[in-house]
Amino acid sequence: MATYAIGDLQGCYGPFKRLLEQVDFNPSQDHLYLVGDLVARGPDSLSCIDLVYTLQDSVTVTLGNHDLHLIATVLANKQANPKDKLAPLLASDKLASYITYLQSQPLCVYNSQYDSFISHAGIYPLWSIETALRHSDWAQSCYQGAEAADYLKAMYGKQPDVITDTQDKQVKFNSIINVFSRMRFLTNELCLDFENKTGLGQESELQPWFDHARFKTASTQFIFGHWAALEGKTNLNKVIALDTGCVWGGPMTLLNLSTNEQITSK
Ligand SMILES: [Mn+2]
Repeated sequence: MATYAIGDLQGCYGPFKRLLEQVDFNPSQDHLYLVGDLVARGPDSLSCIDLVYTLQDSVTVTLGNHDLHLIATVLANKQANPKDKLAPLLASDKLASYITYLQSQPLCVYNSQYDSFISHAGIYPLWSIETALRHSDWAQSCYQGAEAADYLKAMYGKQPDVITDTQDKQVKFNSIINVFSRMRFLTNELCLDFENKTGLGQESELQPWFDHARFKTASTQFIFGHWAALEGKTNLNKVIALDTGCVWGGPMTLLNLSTNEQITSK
């Protein structure tokens, strides 16, 4: 019995399938965390989501921005991005089942056996694990509930402040969605920056979210994807970046949580 996490699939079905074969993934015994962005720019989003759907009893997805955009495209009539190769998926007769499945997935999870927190973009430095899980549960009740289309339609505001203690449910929803699915750099005031997607070491007043002192002494391991420009490097032992840019010509990366070993797709 093994527990794995794989970085962003982004429609790269071949490498995903090969990684599962490389570790001899056994759905009746093993568990797989997917850190989000199953779909979008790569060649075969439909096959990716179809395989995940087939394996769903052995898989947990933490939704990424592209997964949420797909849900919004279908439920709230948002425009699909023309750069995303989603036409075959949007035409699938199983689309409604895929969307219902994605809506049933969280924004973050905590695995106590491996003391590991997993989400697509990361965790806001000021949120405890418990706070993060509570916010994820609340936001999921929004994108899974009767008002999902309304919440999703208005989730695109670039709201840099992270505000959760408000009566405005849309502002709270957007803050939580932004942290878990879009965050990269933060300002000195711990506001989100939506423009800079570069890697580390740039001359900038911005810091990556994991630059906060908390992560230098953390015992919990933080696993995330979303940020291909990091090329899998955070310079921190307990902060693990799994998006190694498969869709941009890099490998796809799998972490074995049981052994801490990382494997890249052949
Ligand atoms: Mn992403």
